[in-house]
Amino acid sequence: MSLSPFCLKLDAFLRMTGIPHEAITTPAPFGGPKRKAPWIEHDGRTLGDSSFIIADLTERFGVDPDRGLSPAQRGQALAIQRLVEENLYWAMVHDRWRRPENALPMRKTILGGLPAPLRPLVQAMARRGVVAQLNGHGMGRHADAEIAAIARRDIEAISAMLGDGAWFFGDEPTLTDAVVFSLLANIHYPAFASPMKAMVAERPALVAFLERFRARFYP
Ligand SMILES: N[C@@H](CCC(=O)N[C@@H](CS)C(=O)NCC(=O)O)C(=O)O
Repeated sequence: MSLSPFCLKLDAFLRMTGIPHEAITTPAPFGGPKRKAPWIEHDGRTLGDSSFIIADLTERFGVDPDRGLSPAQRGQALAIQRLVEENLYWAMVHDRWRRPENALPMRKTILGGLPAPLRPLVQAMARRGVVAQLNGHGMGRHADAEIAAIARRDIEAISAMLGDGAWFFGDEPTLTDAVVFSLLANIHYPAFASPMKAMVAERPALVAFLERFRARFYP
């Protein structure tokens, strides 16, 4: 499973819809048109941004995991996606890059594709860039405890919306399930220290959701 939530979301979408693909891991995200991961190559085109890619593939392949949603549900789905990708994601980024106890695990995993002697240098440079992004977003300007409080509210909201249901919108998974899975799985499973781990772990329905998604799409 990818340690990038956006790559994992796209991969989950591809698995959900059965679109044949080959997933390639690169040590740096700068090869794509947006200079962020993921990007795809398809039919001689290179496309960046998980949401643009998904919209394009949905149309081209005539597959839409959200086809059964009402307009109101589509609105809720977008609101959940924005919460996850534009807010909670940054709390995860903060924990991974700014907590000193994650420096070594990051070197071994996310930077693990690089030659070992280069890792500390690349990590220091990447960290500077990530801190600038966090400050630009605004999340990085908060104290650890404030970021944890923001994350708690987001996780509580996600948990309340899922309730005891198997999936967010009924009996079959939709893109929202892939979006939520991609971030919460990245909090729950990898060995990075984060106060968010306990926030997920203490909600059995959320953990069951992650396991359900994993069993179905990542057996
Ligand atoms: N909106 C983009 C976000 C992609 C994104 O932020 N990717 C991260 C990896 S999870 C990245 O490439 N970060 C490197 C950077 O910003 O320099 C999408 O949905 O694809």
